[in-house]
Amino acid sequence: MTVNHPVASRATYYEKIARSGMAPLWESLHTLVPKTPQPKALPAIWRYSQVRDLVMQAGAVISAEEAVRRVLVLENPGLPGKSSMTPNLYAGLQLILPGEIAPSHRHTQSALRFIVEGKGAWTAVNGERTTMHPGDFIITPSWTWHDHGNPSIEDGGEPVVWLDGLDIPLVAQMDASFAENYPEATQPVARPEGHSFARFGHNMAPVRYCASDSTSPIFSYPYERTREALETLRRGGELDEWDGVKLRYVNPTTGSWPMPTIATFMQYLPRGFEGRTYRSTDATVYCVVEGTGCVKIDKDEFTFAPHDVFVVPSWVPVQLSASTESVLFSYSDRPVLDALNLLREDRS
Ligand code: 1HN
Repeated sequence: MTVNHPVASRATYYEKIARSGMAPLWESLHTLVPKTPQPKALPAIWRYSQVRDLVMQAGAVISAEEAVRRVLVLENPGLPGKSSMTPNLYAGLQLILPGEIAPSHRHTQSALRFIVEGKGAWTAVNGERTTMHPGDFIITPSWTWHDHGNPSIEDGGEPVVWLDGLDIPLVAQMDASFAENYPEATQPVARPEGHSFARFGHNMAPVRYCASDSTSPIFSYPYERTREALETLRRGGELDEWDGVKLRYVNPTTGSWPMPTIATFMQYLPRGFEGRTYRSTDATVYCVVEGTGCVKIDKDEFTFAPHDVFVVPSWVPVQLSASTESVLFSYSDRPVLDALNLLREDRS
């Protein structure tokens, strides 16, 4: 027998249980457990031709020293006030001018730098500096001291802009943020440039090295090498119908992701490429390195050009096409989804 409870009494009842810190699950069950992901993050693009001047103008507004990090946060329009590009990841464009230092600090958030424009600036991690060139992918592992610098104009310094990718929203969600400033502006240089790459960047490792860290011991992945790999594979002619030629960056000592929370990729699309539609539960941020084309993200369609940044939220269908030979860098929260058995891909 069905008992009909009077609807009118529900509101009163809800108010009453609210005063005891309770709420009726049956009113929110569908929203709490949707049948498919319902991302609040929206597809969006930041065209470099439109934001470059604004980034450069930041150089006249504040120094790197005063700002600590002179960054324009790229905030997803669907996540206002959250300083987030996706629910788990942050993106920003950082500018460092000749002669400047961004002082040393460390935090539990992992960071990547993807060099957009300019060369010759350096970043230091674990006592080693690495020089930046466009297209280089550089890692700042969690809880490592890091400072950035740029040679003076007399020493050939030029403005350098890079895309910062961090797991800030994820770490905030976990209430696991710790940060400290280093007592000096820069950490001491303890090793010559190229030391880590010599130890781990040639399919070799120091003889008694045992991988124990969840972050790659290589902290700079030069574009020159990445581009060469893509070029060789392109000549081999094997194209994935969805991805073109797509490689993931690895921690060479484990074969796993370079960082525990962020996956990074580089892909090549030949001229005229029209990719098949794809979706996955990792939300991905792209940065165009070379070429022009178009990305369809659900109902949105964006043309892209070098240095543009665009975002594809979880489970939203995406299709890439290239008008000219294109190279795209991307990063996502895939390691997190993978580790939690929440990664789903749809390549139908
Ligand atoms: C940070 O430490 C850097 O070290 C860049 O360059 C962006 C955004 C939020 C928190 C820390 C950097 C950051 C950041």
